[in-house]
Amino acid sequence: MTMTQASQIALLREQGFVVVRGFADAATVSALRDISLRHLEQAIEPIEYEADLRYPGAPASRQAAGGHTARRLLDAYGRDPLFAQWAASPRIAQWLAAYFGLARPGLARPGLARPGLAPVLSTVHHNCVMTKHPAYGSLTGWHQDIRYWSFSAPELVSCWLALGRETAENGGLFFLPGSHAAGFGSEQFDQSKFFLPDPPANRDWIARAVCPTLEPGDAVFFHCLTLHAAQRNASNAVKLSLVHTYYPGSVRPLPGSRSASRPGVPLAPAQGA
Ligand SMILES: O=C(O)CCC(=O)C(=O)O
Repeated sequence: MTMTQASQIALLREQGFVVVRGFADAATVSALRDISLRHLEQAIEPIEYEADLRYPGAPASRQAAGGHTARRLLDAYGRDPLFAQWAASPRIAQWLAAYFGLARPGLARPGLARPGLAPVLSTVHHNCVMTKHPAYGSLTGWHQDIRYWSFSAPELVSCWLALGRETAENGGLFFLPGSHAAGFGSEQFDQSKFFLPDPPANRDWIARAVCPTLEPGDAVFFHCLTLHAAQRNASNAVKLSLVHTYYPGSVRPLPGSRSASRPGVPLAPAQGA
């Protein structure tokens, strides 16, 4: 059954994430995937390497075996016009204008979006092709993306586009439904702001984890407070996802912060939004 956009938006508000099936067409996915593979093969900078982050499973350094395994092809918006077109596409503009314009009742922090303000693409956060390689690709613990971001309000939403199939086995994202509205205490996180696995209250949350299988062209929209995590890639093929983050025009990156270090891109007002 196809969900209406209103139902998708309601689900994003309620559970902190929503899968939108077939969000990008096959030709678009194929073109974005081809560029991603070419940039990976040619190691076109800027790249964040697994060895730089050192999450569990990553090589210890760039000199170690697998040390040049990419984790993220950074600055997707700036690295190819096709990526820029996707990130600022009318498809995304319309969807997010509907979400931000309607995002009043029922949100964790209501009243932050005003109808008529165009969504803004962050060129600082995510804005990358997220890769996960079978060898040397790391796992990512439970976290909220907002942890290192600085904005006037935590009202950002990411759009994660699958450029291939994504499952629990190849390192697909797991989410904790409703966690965006939970209001966790700082004692529930470690010093790096990962959600601790052992406290009983945290275990209860983690027991609710779901990992939606994504087909190429499916997108997941998720709130910046939604806890999510991913395992290593146990398949034999690299996994590629194109990820961008957006905020409503009423929200501002805090002056002097990394979030404000590069200007955002307001999306052209979408027809009918
Ligand atoms: O692909 C993964 O391991 C998770 C990526 C992620 O959640 C992130 O980088 O914020």
